[in-house]
Amino acid sequence: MKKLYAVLVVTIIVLAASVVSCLFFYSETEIDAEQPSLSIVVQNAWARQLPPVAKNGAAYLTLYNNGLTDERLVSMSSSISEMAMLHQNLVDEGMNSMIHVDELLIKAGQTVTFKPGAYHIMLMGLNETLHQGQSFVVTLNFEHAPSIKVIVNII
Ligand SMILES: [Cu+2]
Repeated sequence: MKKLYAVLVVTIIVLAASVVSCLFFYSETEIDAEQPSLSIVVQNAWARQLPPVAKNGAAYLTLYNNGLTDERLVSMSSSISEMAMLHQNLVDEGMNSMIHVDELLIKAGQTVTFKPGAYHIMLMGLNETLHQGQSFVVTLNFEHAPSIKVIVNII
């Protein structure tokens, strides 16, 4: 009887251990599934050349979410200007205006193209003149994905 009891205890321990390891493995897999998307792809970043008197500029680019999870662009910065922020152009009753957008959702598999008259990176208070043929760097910060330094070509 004692022997049977011992076998039972060992069986329970083995079972418990396998359940725990399963749970551990499962939770590891869960964490993997929630790993930040490392697959935001930035293409075709450009800005228009501007005369030296220009106080503000704009940068355009294409964002592609190549990951399996949605991602959000939450902020941006550049040494070319005092401030860099996401703007969207809106046409309301024929009036063209720009609004500040806090964050931009880029769904898994989605491409968002920034262009004149649509989303753009507003460069407020330019520190340098935007000369054709030169470039500058804008850093994009995301909710999960690591920040991306983008080279913006001035055309
Ligand atoms: Cu703007």
